[in-house]
Amino acid sequence: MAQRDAPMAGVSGGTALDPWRLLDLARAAATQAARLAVERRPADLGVAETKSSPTDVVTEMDTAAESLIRELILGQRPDDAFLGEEGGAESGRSAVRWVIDPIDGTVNYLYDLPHWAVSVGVEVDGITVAGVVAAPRLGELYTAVRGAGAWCNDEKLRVRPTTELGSALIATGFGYRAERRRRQGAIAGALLPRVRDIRRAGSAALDLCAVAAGRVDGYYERGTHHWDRCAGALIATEAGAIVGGFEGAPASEQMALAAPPGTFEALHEALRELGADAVDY
Ligand code: LIP
Repeated sequence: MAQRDAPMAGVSGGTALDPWRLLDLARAAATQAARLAVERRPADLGVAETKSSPTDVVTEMDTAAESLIRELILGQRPDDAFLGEEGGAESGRSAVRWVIDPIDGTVNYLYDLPHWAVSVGVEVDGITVAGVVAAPRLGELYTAVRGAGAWCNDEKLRVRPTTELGSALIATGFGYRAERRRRQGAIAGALLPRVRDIRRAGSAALDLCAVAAGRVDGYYERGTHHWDRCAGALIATEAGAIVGGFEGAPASEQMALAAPPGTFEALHEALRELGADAVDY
């Protein structure tokens, strides 16, 4: 389990903002929501509603898991703010904001595929200081504290060494709008002969954790939301990855790229050459 090192420099304000205590609460909330999503998943689980497109689905368990996470956190920290995929933004009076994706990889969850996770990131004054990605069907609990490292269960995480692009295993994802998928498919198709292979697992949070765990050499995706990335980006960064967008920008909906130093630059360059930085898709 995550080792308690000295509280992180720069985040003051006594124990209430201690990143390790915030991590403990994030971990408790994420693991309880993960258990709920496994144990209470109806055998005939269906689509409760759709969002940005007919394939952008929400199940009753996405909303149930998010409500449980908010309830558990508010029970201990009533002044904090929230940003959640299903419940949206809720302001608070403290410096802390919880960034929640109750089920990242909802389509996998709907199809009863095991590759989905509960993602909870914790921000203090806008900086992510702790993150948890709980993948119960994989038996994996990823955690990180800014400046202190990242773990999967008890194992400290380290990214793979720099890899030349032709030997790099790259993860990516596709959006919910058909036109965006057409462009993303074309870019992935053009990238394929330039890399070892591509993996499409269906969860940005777990793709970022795969970079952290050295299970892929890099990840890139257009269209992810802050709640998809928040915890996973800290976990990847604390394991030694560079996480960002194009041209030194932070990771955003426009582009989220994560890879070890050296591999990051090579992937960035290849994607730019393939027009992945275009804004019209
Ligand atoms: C998913 C992302 C994934 C992306 C999917 C979807 P959701 O988030 O984690 O990377 O490719 O299209 O956006 O909707 O399962 O929370």
